[in-house]
Amino acid sequence: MENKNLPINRRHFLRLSATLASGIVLPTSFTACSRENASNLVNPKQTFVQPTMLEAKNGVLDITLTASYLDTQLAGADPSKQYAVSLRAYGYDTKGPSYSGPTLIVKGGEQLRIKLVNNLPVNPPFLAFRDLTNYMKPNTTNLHAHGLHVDPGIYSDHQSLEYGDYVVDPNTGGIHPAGGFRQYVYQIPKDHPAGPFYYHPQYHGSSAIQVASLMSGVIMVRGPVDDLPEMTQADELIFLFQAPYFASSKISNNYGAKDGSLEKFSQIANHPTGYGMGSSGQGNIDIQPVLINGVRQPTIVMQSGEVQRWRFINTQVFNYLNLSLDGHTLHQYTIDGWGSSTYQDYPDARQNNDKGILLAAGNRSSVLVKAGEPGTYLLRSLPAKLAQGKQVVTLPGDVLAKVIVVNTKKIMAIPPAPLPVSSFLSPIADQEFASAGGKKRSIIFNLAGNEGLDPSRNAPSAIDRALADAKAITSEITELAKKNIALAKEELSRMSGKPIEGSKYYPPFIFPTYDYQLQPANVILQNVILGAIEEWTIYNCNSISHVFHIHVNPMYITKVNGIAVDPYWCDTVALPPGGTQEAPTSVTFRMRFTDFVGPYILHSQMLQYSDLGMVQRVTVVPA
Ligand SMILES: [Cu+2]
Repeated sequence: MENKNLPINRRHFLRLSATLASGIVLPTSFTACSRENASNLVNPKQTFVQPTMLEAKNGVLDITLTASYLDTQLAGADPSKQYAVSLRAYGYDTKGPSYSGPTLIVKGGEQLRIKLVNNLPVNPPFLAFRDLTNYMKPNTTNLHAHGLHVDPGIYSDHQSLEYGDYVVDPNTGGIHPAGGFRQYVYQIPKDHPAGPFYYHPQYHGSSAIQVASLMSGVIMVRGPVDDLPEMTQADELIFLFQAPYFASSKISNNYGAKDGSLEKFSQIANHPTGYGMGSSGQGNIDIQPVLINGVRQPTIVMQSGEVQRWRFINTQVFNYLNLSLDGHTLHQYTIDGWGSSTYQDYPDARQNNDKGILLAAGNRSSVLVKAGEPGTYLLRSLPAKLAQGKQVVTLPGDVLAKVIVVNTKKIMAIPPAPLPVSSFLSPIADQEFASAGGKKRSIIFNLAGNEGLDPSRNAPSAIDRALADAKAITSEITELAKKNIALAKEELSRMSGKPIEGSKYYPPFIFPTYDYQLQPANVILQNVILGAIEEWTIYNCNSISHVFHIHVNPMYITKVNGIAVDPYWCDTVALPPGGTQEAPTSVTFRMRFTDFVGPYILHSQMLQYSDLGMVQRVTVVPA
């Protein structure tokens, strides 16, 4: 079936967000899902599965994680249809690869040791590989502990190197395929907040292709909140939401990738909504529904009155989820891995303007749910706005899981607020910010050549504003920062196609019709002094709701579009959609750079964008 609404050239979505307005085909079976009669269900069977949980012993959790191909079957949009796939995945210790890596459980003060062995085959020869990009080594990898507040450095134990949350590998670096390995060590601070985090590859240029395979797993940090009796009694279910991409012979253009494989950047780049379910003939991968721990629409069986704690991790590389459970309230107590003392309640969002728990790529959430009357209820992702303004994209709704509540009565309670929260998460009030110097900086998320730039426009743009901010910062700090602004100007001039005084002019970059050119990860640098407390504003110049993520230190969100909000902590944040160069949307937050020096990154968690260059290096330097 040909979708007539598709714009002329779907391949170029990273350049033309007009493509983001492309029509989305929703299989009719999805819209037909409704509550079933529980009396029809005799002895319902739980089909929800979750990754093995490995817990630290004597203060240490020490595992070997292996990366290799997994040959298996995955469901399509229709859970009864299975497709043979060959995708990159994690195994551990003596266990072969699976749908996700194991769940690694640690407490504050403990040490997590992961020896990552890369058993993927050698990278394809450069010329034979159609994505002619310097930074594209699909089988070179590394490891990132998403959200964890840990040291990003490299240490030596005098025999060999050990790595913290180090991801700034050069193009010649990373963990080489066919047997390369690296020892990662994450020393969890004593006061580390309790919540869900996750590990995934972050080798620049390859992160999207690897994470859009099956390479991710959970790191669960436990703390006092987990010791509450009501919590220990509640079963813990871990939901790794995955949407693996893979080629299918049913479509006209696989970009040369074999059936069931993901080998070309074009496969993930030319898939604007990431929601290619159902229809073939779109010049696209067509089977890419959301799975939970490798299973499409699993069944969860609960007893009436039972309380469970659910951990949601959106490991998708592009799409949002908008979570809601029919007829039930989700009581949220962590945003990402960062706890709060009170619950944010999300009742059935179909009755509340579709306001479910919105998880951008990389976002997590912990909720408690208390099963109500016997019956069948659907865990849904309700429609979510991915882009608005010049381009409009609404992700369609989907059914993610089925919850069957049976009649056995169980009396369980939700722990009363206030819940215990680490002092690490104390608010960054105006006074603390001011006493640390009150330094501000701005960062722009913009797709180059994306929205028909008008070189004659003279309204002050986000770029001018950011440049002004950058100048103010430069005057304060070092020679290095001065060099950075020259780089920043070049970058801005390249992205705007507009010459900027004192910088080299780059004409607007012409994307080749097939391949993508990736930009190095260190074109723009942000240098921060250890101990600083800063306020950053991230501008979004595009229609699409970009996803901002920063490593190592979490953000204390204070404003959205310049307007104060109820502040909260997170490490991954959706930038409001509907931005333009003249009137960008924005998110403002404060950060403490108290604990660690070293280089790490900020980037788009829409990992295709990150691989193409929507990434900057942050370096915390000693005072
Ligand atoms: Cu991260």
